[in-house]
Amino acid sequence: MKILISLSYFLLFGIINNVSSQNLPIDFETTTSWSVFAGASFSTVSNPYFDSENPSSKVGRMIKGAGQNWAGAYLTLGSSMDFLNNDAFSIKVHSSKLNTKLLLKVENSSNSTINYEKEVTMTKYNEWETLTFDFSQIPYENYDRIVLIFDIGVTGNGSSSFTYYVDDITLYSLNGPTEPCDSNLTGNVPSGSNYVLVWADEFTEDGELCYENWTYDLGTGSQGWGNFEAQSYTNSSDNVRKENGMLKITAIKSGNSYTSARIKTKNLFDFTYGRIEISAKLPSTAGTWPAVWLLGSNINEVSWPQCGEIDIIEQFSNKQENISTAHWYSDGNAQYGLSVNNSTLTSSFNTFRLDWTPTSLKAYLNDSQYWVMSTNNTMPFFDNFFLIANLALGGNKGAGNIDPNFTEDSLEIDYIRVYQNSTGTVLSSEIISGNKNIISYYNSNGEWFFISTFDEINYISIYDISGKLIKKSNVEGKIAKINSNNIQNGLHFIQLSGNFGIQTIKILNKY
Ligand SMILES: [Ca+2]
Ligand SMILES: [Ca+2]
Repeated sequence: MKILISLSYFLLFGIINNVSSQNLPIDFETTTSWSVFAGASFSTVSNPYFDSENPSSKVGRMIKGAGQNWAGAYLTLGSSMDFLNNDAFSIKVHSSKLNTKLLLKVENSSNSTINYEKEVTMTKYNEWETLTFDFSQIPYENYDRIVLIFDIGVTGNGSSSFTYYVDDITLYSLNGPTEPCDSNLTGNVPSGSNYVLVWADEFTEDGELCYENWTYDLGTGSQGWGNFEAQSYTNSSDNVRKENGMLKITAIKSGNSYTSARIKTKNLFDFTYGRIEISAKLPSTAGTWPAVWLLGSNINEVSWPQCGEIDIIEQFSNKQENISTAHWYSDGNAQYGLSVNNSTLTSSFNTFRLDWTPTSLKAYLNDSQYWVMSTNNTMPFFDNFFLIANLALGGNKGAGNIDPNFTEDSLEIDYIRVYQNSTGTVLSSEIISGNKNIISYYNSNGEWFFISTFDEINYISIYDISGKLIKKSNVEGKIAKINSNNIQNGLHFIQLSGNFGIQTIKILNKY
């Protein structure tokens, strides 16, 4: 499943950008296409300062124009950069100025608010120097553009003293190749059901978390992650590690501040529908706010609460109570949740479970149901979500005051398992209602077209072979299109609805 997801990302990026040659490392020996802003010019030139540090023949040259503070250049790559296996950039730089600074920024070319940057100051001038940029703390997102800004805020005069050279832009791993994660699919399949285990982390080997499963949210977020929370998140082993077969997320007081951790599967494992099972022991100290929850994968595009949220474990000031809540958008935040009481939540491991289907959300503690809500297509719960586990402190949502004697406390998780239904209900490929001749369809160059010969199509819904709704979109026109790359290979059911009724068409997708 993970492999298929990353493969489709790769294909998607490859096709959208339609540029295959511009990938790291950039050595300027072949042509690359840079764009400039705020009065910079950028070109590929013969290396004017050939030396032992850079004996190559071609390099990039950036000239910062007269009166310019922010001049820079950017290059959009043919695919997103691999920050799972790499954590540092090296760039060769030449400047005739003392203490030249280079700001290296990476961003998502279709959403520049997704970005991360580091600035490094040169220690040499009038010779080539190899600079190293530490990107080990970069949040895991898709970044496919690099931006270079020299001496940000320093006014350029367009003369030779504001001409900079760059070469060999390389993304690499500071500590060498990372060990692949062990297989984690060791959970038991629930008996007497059609569920199959599709993803799990049993947290078996002591040490760092598996990088193929988890990435980190770091720092304090905006306004304490939106809730005036007290902690700052880190990925230090003090705050997050595997120990004795358990994930331990530990909040620690140091001086007057607190550190903790928040981990997520964003861009690594996303899923729609299934059974999520978590064995966990919650912290007992007043002010702790543990949570294991799901967040809509499209949060960057539609923001919260439009993306949807489903809380499976959440505990506020009552340490004998767990609350499961769903959040969605309906004139602002709409939410519905219910609690369950158990006196052992902070002293033993209990099993927390969510059963998520196309029509309902149900929560269970030790297999006893305490919360159910019906869902419908005005809510976001038919799309991909990712997992988050965190331990917050304080805040304004009900965790209460932090115990003044607090030193540290942990959220411990024995396992997280995700099951999905292997059979489901297969939709009919026959016309459900309406006239058979209303929709014509064909595939052209990797794109499916569904054309109404009558009136407008209101919605198009894509179901997979198991009957799982993969996507529902507004159409409001006579033509609906689906890119073959956006769905997996194999049989799919396409449902189109409008004034003509509902038509379901079976397609065999192949890209
Ligand atoms: Ca070169
Ligand atoms: Ca375990």
